[in-house]
This record gives sequence, C-alpha cells and structure tokens, in this order.
Amino acid sequence: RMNQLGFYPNAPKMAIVVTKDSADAGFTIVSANNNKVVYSGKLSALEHSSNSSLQTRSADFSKFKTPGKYFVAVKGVANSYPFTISKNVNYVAAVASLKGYYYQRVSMPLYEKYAGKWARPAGHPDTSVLVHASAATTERPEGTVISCPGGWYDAGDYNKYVVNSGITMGTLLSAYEDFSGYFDTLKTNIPEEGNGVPDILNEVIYNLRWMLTMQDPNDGGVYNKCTNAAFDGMVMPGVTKLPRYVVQKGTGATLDFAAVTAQAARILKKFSAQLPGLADSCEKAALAAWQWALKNPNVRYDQNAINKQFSPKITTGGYGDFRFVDEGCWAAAELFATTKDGQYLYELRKYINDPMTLPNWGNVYGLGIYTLLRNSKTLDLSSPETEMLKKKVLSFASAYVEAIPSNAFKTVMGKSKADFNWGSNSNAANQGIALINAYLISKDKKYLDAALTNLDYILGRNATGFCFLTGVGTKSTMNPHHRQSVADGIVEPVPGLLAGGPNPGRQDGCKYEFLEPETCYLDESCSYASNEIAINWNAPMVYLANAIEALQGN
Ligand code: 9MR
Repeated sequence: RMNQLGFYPNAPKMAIVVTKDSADAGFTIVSANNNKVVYSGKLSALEHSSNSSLQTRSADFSKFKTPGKYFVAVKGVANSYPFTISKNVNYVAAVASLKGYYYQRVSMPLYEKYAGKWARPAGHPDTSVLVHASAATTERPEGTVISCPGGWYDAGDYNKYVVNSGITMGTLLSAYEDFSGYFDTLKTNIPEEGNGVPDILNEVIYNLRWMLTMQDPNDGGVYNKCTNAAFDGMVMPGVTKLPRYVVQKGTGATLDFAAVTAQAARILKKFSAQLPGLADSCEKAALAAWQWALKNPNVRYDQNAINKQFSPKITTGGYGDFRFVDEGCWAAAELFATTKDGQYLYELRKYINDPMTLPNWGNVYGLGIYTLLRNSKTLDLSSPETEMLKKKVLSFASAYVEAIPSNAFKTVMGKSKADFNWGSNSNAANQGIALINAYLISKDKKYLDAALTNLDYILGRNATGFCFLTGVGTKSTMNPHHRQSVADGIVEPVPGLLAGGPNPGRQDGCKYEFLEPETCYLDESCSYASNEIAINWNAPMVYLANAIEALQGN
C-alpha cells in the first residue's frame, strides 16, 4: 500500500506491506523501465494494526531520491503498482480535486471542452423555488416563488445545503488565502479561465452567487437548504422536475453564511475590477446575517420536528447542528479579519480560549482559529493572544505527529478508531490542514512530513488499498454513490471526487466484505455511508493536496 502516484525526491517515501511473515525478506525498489534493482532495504518488524486485524511491515526508502518510474518488490507478495519519483508528483490529484467542483455545478450545461466525456446538460435551474411552510414569513408567505440558481450539488444527491457549503467554501477560500501565489496561476480548464480571476476563486464564486440567494433580504436570515422534498432516484442531474423548496432559516446556516461572505469580501476586494460590486455585496450580506443571528442565537434545523408540523415532509439531508458556539466564533473571526471592527473581537474573546478541535460540517471552530492566525499581523489581537493561538494549533498538531510511529500504516490518519466515521477521508484531509497550519506557523518540517502521510493515506497508503480520489491512481474508487456517475453509462466515474472512506457505521445497510474500522469500505454505488462523495470532503483534499504541491515546489 502506497501513494499510488508516488513521491517527491526530497520527501519521505514509504510503502506498507500487509503480511503475516516475520522473516526478514527485505525489499527492493526496481526500475519500471529495465527491471534493474536501484535500491534495497530492510522491512520493519511485523506490527499489529490497532484499527483492524491486519499485520504490516513498512518499507522506508526515503533515502532513494532519483526521479523516475519504479515499483516495490518484496519476496512472497505481489509487486506494487508502478509509481513515480518526481517534483510535482501530486499535482494531478491536486488539480483534479479542484476540478471536481466543476462537475457538481447545478444550473449550467457542462460542455465537452471542459467536461470531456462527462459533458451533460444543465441540472436543476432553480429559478422557481418555493418557500416551504417551515420558512414562511409575512413578506414571503408559504409558496412564494424565489430564484436560487447555481451552486454545486452537495454530494451524490441533488440538493444544496448552506451549512455544508459553509465549511466547504471556508476551506477553499482559506486554501487561496494561504497559498495565493500558487493558486494565482493554477488553471483547471473551466469556462471562466483567463478572466483575470484565479480558477479556484472562479469555482468558489459559482457557489457563492448561489449562497447569496439563500439570504432573505427582508431580515438577513439564511435558509438551511434548497432541496427536493425527497431524494431523487439514481438519474442524471435535472431529469426530475419535482418542486424545489427553501426551508426554515437557521442559526447554523446564517452564521456559516456570515463567515463565508465575510471571508469572500476580504479576498475578492483585490479583484473588484473584474468583479464589480461582488465584495461589497458579500460584506453587506455578512453584516445582515450576523445581525439576524444575534437576534436568533439558537434556531436549530430539526427536520423531524419540522416534519411533524409542516408539509410536504422534507426527507433530504439534515445537517442538523444544534450547537452554534463554533459557528459564532468562526463568523466573528471572519468578520473581525475583514472589518477590523472591535465588536467582533469582543464576541471572539468569549471563545478564543476553547480547546482546538478538528473541523467538520458541525464544528467549524478551527476555521476561525486558522483565520485569526493567518491574519494576525493585521489584526488588533494582543501578543499573548496570538501566542496562545499559535500554541493551541501547534500542540494540536504535535499530538498528530507523535501518533505516527505507533500506527501500522505510519500515517496520522487512524491514530484512533474514532477517525473512521461517515466521511472519514475528510478527517484525514482536515488533520492534514491542521498540520499545514502548524507548519506555516513554525516552519518546522516535521508538520509538513506528517501532513504528507495523510495525503499518502488518501491516495493509497491505507488498509483498503484504494486510492480514494476518482480518476487518479492505479486502483481507485470506481463506483461512488454519485447519481451522475451511476446514470451516465460511462464506466469511469466523474473524476476528481473524494469517496467518503471507511466507516464501520455502515448506515447504508449494504453488504460489506470487511467490517473493521479501517477496512470497512465498499466500492459500490449503494454504499452512501462509505462511498458517497461530498463537497465538504473534497475541499480539505483540495487544500491538502495543493498545499503540499505548493510547499514541495519550494
Ligand atoms: O456528512 C454527513 C454525515 O456527517 C452525517 O452523519 C450523514 C447523516 O446525517 O449525512 C452526511 O451528509 C450527507 C447529507 O446529509 C446529504 N447529502 C450527502 C451527504 C454525504 O453523505
């Protein structure tokens, strides 16, 4: 098991052999061109994984640095897939994961020029969306028709959820903020390319313009989602014509929206010549959303409760968060970084000392911490506060670094069984982001090397042996729970999409071959609990893969 793309000349290089054989057979690196052995080494002692019954031995060939194409050979086991040692070895994955968003665009046709064989007509137009009974107000009573076009489909399903767009957009915008020089020249072959705006931002803006339509201009509150009443079948985008609704506004959605629009305002200011008015609109939207949330600090999206009261019943994804302290912290951090207004700092100081947590859709605290650190030079934080924030991220990341040696796959991912849940691959990627932030703060290479272990995990150095990014690597996810990939009649799935990954919860009820935490993955389209794709999982992959490319290039 190894990163199926390969390795950077000057970075750590490791392959994992799953075996029960404790005899010291050694391993060799063999040139794929002429079958000559170019390096030989000893395998580590046999180890028992703590996340499954697998036993492993590792082959460390970090010392071998010559660019080329090779495979690993170990007596008694099949040779590895061919891999490359080269300078920009993960670039393909980095660009593909970003391009993945283009294929999720809802309301425009994907032309062959950009989409290749995955070209398709536009999906849902979403220009006549109904205000659901749960969202009715005096100004917009039930059945009011509003227009919410564009945006990305959330996942394998055809709905658009503000909460999940929140962390997704925050992560992508942060990738740009942290590595703007790198992204300024990165092209993904999308229709906007060459308009003077970097493609990562062009892609983000497609979803941003949709998000802006999800705010009720009458009060600043933000609807939780734009959705069908029930999930569509496994058909192509836009084939079904069932009514679309916006549902109840919520504190989580509104604060996430405030954070995203505040961050977008800050970043897009630089492009106001190309995007007149957009940064200003975003800032205005953010301020109004923040005000709504101050007046409505605790409005949950509790779909079961809503369905008892209103019809039609809505049974699509809930993203039903019920704790909004972290969303408040993130929104305050973005608003403070953008406006420098002390009222947001006042709010922030209520949570700034909380312990660091790994971001996920329901917990965005860390996004706020990263933003404060990234902008600390221009912000009016006290120096003990900045030091405290640095320490918080560094000690969080250090615990990850320290976990690697005892992990049978020598990755950060899998430091505990709890890493393997619904969307586990996003944990691997988000751990990588925490480590990259620690590296940016400290310039200590141990954090960068540790982040790379998780990119290696996602691209193949894991118990399943799969590369989880579609279209990349030798043995990658082929049958994601992704409606277009199922319905389009093309063997290869839509490329650049990250599968959820091992999840012993098995909430889909599919028949799994392996049941242990790190092996419980099923490459079948029925498996929405281990093999769906989702925008909030792709985003940390975009961050991690591109950050590593940006940093290894130096
Ligand atoms: O990612 C979400 C996961 O954390 C939840 O446990 C799960 C069940 O509520 O839902 C996941 O999100 C799904 C969403 O509800 C609908 N679109 C597809 C998402 C990925 O499976």
